[in-house]
Amino acid sequence: MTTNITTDPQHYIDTEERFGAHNYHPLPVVLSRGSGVHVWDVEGKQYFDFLSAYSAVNQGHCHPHIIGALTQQAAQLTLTSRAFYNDKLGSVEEFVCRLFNYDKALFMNSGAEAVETAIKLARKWAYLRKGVQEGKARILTASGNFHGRTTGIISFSDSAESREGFGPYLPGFSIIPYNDVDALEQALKADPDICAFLVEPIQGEAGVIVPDEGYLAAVHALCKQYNVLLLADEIQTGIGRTGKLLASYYDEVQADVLIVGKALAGGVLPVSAVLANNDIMLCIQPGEHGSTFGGNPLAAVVSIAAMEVIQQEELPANANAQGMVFRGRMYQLQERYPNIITAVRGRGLLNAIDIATDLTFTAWDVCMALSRNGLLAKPTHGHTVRFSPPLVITAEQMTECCDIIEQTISYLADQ
Ligand code: IF1
Repeated sequence: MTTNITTDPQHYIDTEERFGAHNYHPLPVVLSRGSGVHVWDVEGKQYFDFLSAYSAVNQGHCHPHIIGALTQQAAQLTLTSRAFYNDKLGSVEEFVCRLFNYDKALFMNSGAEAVETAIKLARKWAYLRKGVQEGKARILTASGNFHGRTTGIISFSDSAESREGFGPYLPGFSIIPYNDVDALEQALKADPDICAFLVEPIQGEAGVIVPDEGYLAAVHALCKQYNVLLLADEIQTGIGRTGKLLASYYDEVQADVLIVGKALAGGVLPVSAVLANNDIMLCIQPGEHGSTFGGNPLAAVVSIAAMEVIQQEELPANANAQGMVFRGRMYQLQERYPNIITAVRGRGLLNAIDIATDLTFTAWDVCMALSRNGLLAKPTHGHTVRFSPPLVITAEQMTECCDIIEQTISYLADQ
């Protein structure tokens, strides 16, 4: 373990303030070690991680099986570019194709890169297979969406914070209300140039918005009826987070294009992938898309190990079980403090509570108080606190964490 020059957290905060871009406003916690559901700050204080790096660390921090695979491959071969074959990419492509039941996979790095890849794939398919006039393909997205931060992706965001000041915007997108099947049908009826609907099965950044039962199934049926591709962004909801391997499985939906990332590599490396069947995926021909690091042998090995952990430790089932315990405890807390907790939402271990906006404290204050009590969570959209611990959390740890949340809310209620 590397030793730090100081245990004073302010040193690290000041250094980032001076030399780092100011594109985040982190909680004033300086972390230096992680293992399982725990992280430790530079002063040695232990926390339960209830963010999991926005669902990238589903397997728990520094999982030995994943780190073992990383260190072994790192000493052997890390990057070849796709100018040549390597002996690991085919293995992970086969692994995910068999796991998620698709013909082919295209590996990228960040989630946004995978979303951009899915957009390019849908447009290619529109021109080559659907007969849309070149340059006229349109893609529908949902209000409240979050799919990444590239200039293309923020072009269809309806969040001022994500898009203001970054124009001009990429054309060819329309926004319809989330969780509104009629709105989708109206849009599809009105515009034959629509080639795809890009949607999160549960909206993460919007505040863990769980759509009505059967929404995704109805969406998929309409997409089929109008010869439009369903692009499921499971970058945050996938890999066991919502209590099933994919959130799409709650509606028994197999999207035309599946987008995964984050926990695909267990929070160890940035790895994302787009999966589709041959009639769609083969619309991209050699030389038409790629990236330097996409599909590198190190990412391949780490991803296989990360997905093996998901399967061998039955993490979707644990997420389902512990998620029910968590929401049960939050509903009880809401009954005790209805003037503080105004809503409880979620599936599996992707959950959130809304904090009333007429109090002397905010969701940020709740997260600051939680961090003092040894639990890290992050507010979103001002009044929502998102809770997403690693899926390896045990029943005892879940009980201890719910106790911490309860004690924290009780303390704030008495202020
Ligand atoms: C930040 C949010 C979460 C995602 C979905 C694609 C991406 C993300 C559903 C892009 C990424 C991250 C980005 C990170 C914080 C976090 C986030 F708050 F920004 F919106 F999780 F909700 N699709 N989400 O959630 O993946 O390119 O980041 O690998 O930008 O602050 P990425």
